Amino acid sequence: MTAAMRTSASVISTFDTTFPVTFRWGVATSAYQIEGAAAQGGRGPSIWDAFSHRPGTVVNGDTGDVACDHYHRWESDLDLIQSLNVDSYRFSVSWSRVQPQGYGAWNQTGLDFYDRLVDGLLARGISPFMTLFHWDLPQALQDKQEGWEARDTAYRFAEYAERMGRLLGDRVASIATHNEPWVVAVLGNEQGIFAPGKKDVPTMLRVSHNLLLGHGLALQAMRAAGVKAPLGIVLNQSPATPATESEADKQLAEQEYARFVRWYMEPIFCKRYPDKTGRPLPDNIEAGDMDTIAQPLDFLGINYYTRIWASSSTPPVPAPNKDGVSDMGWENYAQGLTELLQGIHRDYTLPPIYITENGFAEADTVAHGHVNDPGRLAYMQSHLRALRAAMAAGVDVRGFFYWSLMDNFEWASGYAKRFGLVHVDYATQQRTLKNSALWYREFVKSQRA
Ligand code: IFM
Repeated sequence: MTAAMRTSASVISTFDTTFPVTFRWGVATSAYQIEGAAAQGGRGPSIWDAFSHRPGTVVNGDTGDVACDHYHRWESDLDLIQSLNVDSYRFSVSWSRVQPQGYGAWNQTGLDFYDRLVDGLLARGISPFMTLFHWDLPQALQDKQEGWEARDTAYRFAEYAERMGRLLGDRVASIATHNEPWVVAVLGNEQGIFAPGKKDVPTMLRVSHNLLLGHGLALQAMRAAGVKAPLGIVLNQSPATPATESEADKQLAEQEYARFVRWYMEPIFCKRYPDKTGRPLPDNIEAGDMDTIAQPLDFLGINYYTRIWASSSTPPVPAPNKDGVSDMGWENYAQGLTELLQGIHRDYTLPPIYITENGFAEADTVAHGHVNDPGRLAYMQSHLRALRAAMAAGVDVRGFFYWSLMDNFEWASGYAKRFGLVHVDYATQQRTLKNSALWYREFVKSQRA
């Protein structure tokens, strides 16, 4: 027995939280963050290719040109996933790999790639959970019509969804339209720190509406095409805690929660935008849009990392950070997952939930073939306990996906931040299971015993 195996074996014995035997256990990735082969196999450029190649946008000038080279290594990567004992894998499709311009001609080589990927997963007994849009909009749509600012992009997205649904809808375990539309709208179009790099509130509002419209149109198109897979969306969510008892902090927390969580939940589940956001409505809402957006969901994906800490003072009252922070500087606050899930369960009538992302960045290094990542292990265990508590309180959660399978291109942070269960040496593309992966592998197995 190696030292690493001993670590995982001893840790498992002290972690006694159990989940239903039908609970799905998985790992997650996204196309631009792992695939590489940016200009191969007929792939067209996406807004993240253009953005990351612009000087000053990404730490160290990193790009997704090569990333984890998953496009070429997908078979051994699927073996790696299988070795973790998980039963589910969440991946995303690069729209510009299957339709280089985002409209018009399809790229058969790209379609074949995902066709083989899905078959490869099924052959290994792993259920594919597919996401259609994880931020990598075809650059041609940005050039032609300013991307998501144009209503037409929502219709192009629905066409793409229908095509992927027809191709893979009878083999995948689920299809999510968007991953984290808040990020696209706010980080990409208000703060300008993600692609396409705009800084304008009315643009952000228009983009968020067109993303939601595209989601609704995509669900309609896939259902009209008879797609069998359960259909849903993935939203990043956090509860908001006022820093003090002051009215100002309480109001700020309410506003932050309305902008972050309710802005997406209310159109989808209540056919309206929320109040108390301190924002005007988007100026591009047309008659019937809210009905289109509020299509019934078969599942809801929730990505949870940390809470929102709302302090209105200058300088702000700092978050307590009593359980530490990740390498991203994000507070470890496991209880927030319970609070969040109980809150949305109370406020909306929800379909089954999957935790589609939850993970921890740590500055991992390989020493003698091992990666000791105690911070990640503690984060995972505390969040699984918090998840179990929400389930015990009545929230219907059906699965958990760790973010991420392996270290990858962490957007504006480039390769400097490592979220993986598996360490990637980008110079050699060598994959090394971290101690957290060894633990997760045993933990998942123990849940089925
Ligand atoms: O890496 C990202 C992922 O693409 C979307 N959710 C958050 C992760 C960590 O920042």
